[in-house]
Amino acid sequence: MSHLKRVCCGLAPALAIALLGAVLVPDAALTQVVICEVLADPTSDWDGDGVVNFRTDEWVEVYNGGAETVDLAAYWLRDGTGDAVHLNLSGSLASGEVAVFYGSDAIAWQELHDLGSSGLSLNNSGDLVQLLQTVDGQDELVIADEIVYLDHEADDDRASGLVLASGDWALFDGLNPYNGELPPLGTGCLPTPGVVNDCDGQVAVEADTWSRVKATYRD
Ligand SMILES: [Ca+2]
Ligand SMILES: [Ca+2]
Ligand SMILES: [Ca+2]
Repeated sequence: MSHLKRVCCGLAPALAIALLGAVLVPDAALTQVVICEVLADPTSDWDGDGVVNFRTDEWVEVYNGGAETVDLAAYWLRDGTGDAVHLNLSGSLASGEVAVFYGSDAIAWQELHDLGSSGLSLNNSGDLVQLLQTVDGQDELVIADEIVYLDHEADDDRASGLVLASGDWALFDGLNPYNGELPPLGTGCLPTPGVVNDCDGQVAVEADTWSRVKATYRD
């Protein structure tokens, strides 16, 4: 693959100098960190600050599928609207582990760099989410991973994510069941921010199952 995309807009001058340039689609060796779960339309206090907010409680989770611990400072998130990056990730991520980043993390980073306060900007009607990566010796950002989620995946407190056992993208609709027929179908699985995804299958949630999920959630 060789198509190029530009990262050009919305960056502070110092960042723009560092990041301007073509975005190259990576080879497989660069793709060890992937987007593994996204919640675009929060109606709960996911970031735990005591407030439910449509912007700060959005989240994106990433997974390190490689063998080595990774410095997440080399990774960036953006959505499909415009070219601005929304967050430079931070921390280290061990093999097989996940890390979750909230809209509030993105806003804190943006305000620190005078980049506004848009947060992760995950559209509730569907969106593209890209994980970009800086590469030593290049002033270019590489697309490490990208996912597209649909309108029905971005309804109240529904997440969708990668089921590691199958490699499939699944809907985690345990808090807000989806009974439609668009893939990914409902599973009844709960969103798992900061926890490795564990959802057995893409089966439509049954009414009695949903009752048990609600009862569990309320305990
Ligand atoms: Ca949203
Ligand atoms: Ca919150
Ligand atoms: Ca998860």
